Amino acid sequence: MKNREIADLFNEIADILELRAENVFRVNAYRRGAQNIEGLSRPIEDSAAEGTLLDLPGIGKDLAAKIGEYLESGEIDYLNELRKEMPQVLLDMLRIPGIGPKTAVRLQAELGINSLEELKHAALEHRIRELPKMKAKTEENILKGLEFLSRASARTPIGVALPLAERIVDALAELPEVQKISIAGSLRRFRETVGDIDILVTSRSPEKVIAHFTHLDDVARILAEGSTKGSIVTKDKIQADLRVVEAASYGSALNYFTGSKEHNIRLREIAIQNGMKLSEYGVYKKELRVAGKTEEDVYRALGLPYIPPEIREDSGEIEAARAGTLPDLVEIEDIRGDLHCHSSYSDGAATLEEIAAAGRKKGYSYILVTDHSRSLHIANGLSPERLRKQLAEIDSINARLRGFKLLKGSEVDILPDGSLDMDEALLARLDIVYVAIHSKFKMGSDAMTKRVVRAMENPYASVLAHPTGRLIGMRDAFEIDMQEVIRAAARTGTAIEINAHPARLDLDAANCRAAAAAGVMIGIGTDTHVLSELDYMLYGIGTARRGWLTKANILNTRSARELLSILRMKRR
Ligand code: DGT
Ligand code: CA
Ligand code: CA
Repeated sequence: MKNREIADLFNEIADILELRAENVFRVNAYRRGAQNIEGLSRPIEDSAAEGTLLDLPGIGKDLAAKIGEYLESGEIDYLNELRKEMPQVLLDMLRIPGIGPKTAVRLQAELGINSLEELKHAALEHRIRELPKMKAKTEENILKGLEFLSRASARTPIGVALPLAERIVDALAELPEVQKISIAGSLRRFRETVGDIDILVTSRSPEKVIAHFTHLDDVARILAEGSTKGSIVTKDKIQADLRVVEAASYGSALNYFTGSKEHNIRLREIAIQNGMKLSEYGVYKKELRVAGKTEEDVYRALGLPYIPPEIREDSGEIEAARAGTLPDLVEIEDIRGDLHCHSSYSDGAATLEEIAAAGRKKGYSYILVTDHSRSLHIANGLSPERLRKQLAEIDSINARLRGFKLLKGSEVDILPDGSLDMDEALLARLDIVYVAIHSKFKMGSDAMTKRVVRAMENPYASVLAHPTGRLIGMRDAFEIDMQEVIRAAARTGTAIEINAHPARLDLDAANCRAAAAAGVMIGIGTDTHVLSELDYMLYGIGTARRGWLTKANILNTRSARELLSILRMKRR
């Protein structure tokens, strides 16, 4: 499937057009095309073969022709021409958070910078602040951004690693030699970024399985190929390790290779205290293996209940297991609806009808429609008139449906002074009001915290969306005092979102735990812009589980009626 490749190329075209200061509509056409292609659930090759490219959201004649050209020749001529005229350093600079096209072009032209290395030196030698209209702050931001890039590239976001790992697992699972197979490591623990992908298999023919693994389509380089372990680097530069064990050790090996290392160390201590030995091969009393086949057996032999992978971080789970107070973690089956979804009224691809159909198909009882408010022009925010029109359309759709409804919401901008970008009369007509920061990210922790707290004090603000604004591997969280925000949420009866988009996962797991401890309700929403993104719920659940959350902590494990009655308490 070539969706990701084509999306990357369209994004590159948009980058270059932006560097050349070309028409923003053209730039956005490529960006939107890229976003929509990446969200497709089926290979774009299929649409091309059927001749239905033009039916895809955001794909016009021009983009369709380029997709066809790429599928036929493996290249896009237009992009080749653009690349010829564009120095590589400008493209590199655009990847630095906080550097826009204008600054990149100036740095290259006025300081003759030809690589990121030279850029770093220029910033360290304070040559940038000498230029007209550049400040010391710009230099600091550039250094921070460079540091961020080098940190970010070392680990892979879960949203990239998990689909890749599942593809590898599916390919291996087809082999008759493979008995059991599981993802292990930090990916099984659902960490938001992973150092590498770990996979565990049981088989009587390890060599065959390993040879198959090292020759998968995705493989760019083989790092190791032995009789129990294979190790490769994929074309996306992600490392994957495969280990093959015998069935009698599967549980203990899965436990060992899932980690975390800190959790494993605690388990080994417990084994020793009980006169046993724990290794990846099993739990042993003297020479006798007393457990190893399943993880449940291993924990039982140590006198513990099963501990779910997401909380194996030695952050209290061992103590809770011993005391019998492990949380009963929320599961994806507990979820009854999605709380964050954009329609084609703002910057989403699907119509309200299509959203309702997709929600029913997923077995949900409701989806909350949360299009942007009027001030967010780049996302086609809704004017009051258009919102009223949308609410009427939702009523007429709901009138025709049984057992499912669209809930009326909005993702209302929190303006710089903390007021909301919508009048009270209109807020009062919504079922649920999301509030969110989309502008002026750099006001400093005190001002940002006050701004967000003031927004939560508004009686109509039901849920605070993606509270830190981070984009994993791309943009750090803005400065904000999350402890204060959580206290204010508890005091005002405002819920907080786990934005399940894998690039956000915001709240993160640590803040989830703090919020739940303070009695704050959590809503999980996928921030869907293309319908296939409704499946991002799984990342939200993983984050909630890492944050020790139970069904009771989560808003959208409730029926629509219960949900609204919880959130409406605040308005009274
Ligand atoms: P990552 O890949 O950096 O995101 O994190 P992990 O946890 O996947 O670490 P990785 O891939 O190095 O190793 C996988 C698991 O193997 C790890 O979670 C625990 C186990 N492991 C690896 N090295 C050691 C070790 O030296 N001691 C113990 N007890 N366990 C280890
Ligand atoms: Ca790993
Ligand atoms: Ca590894």
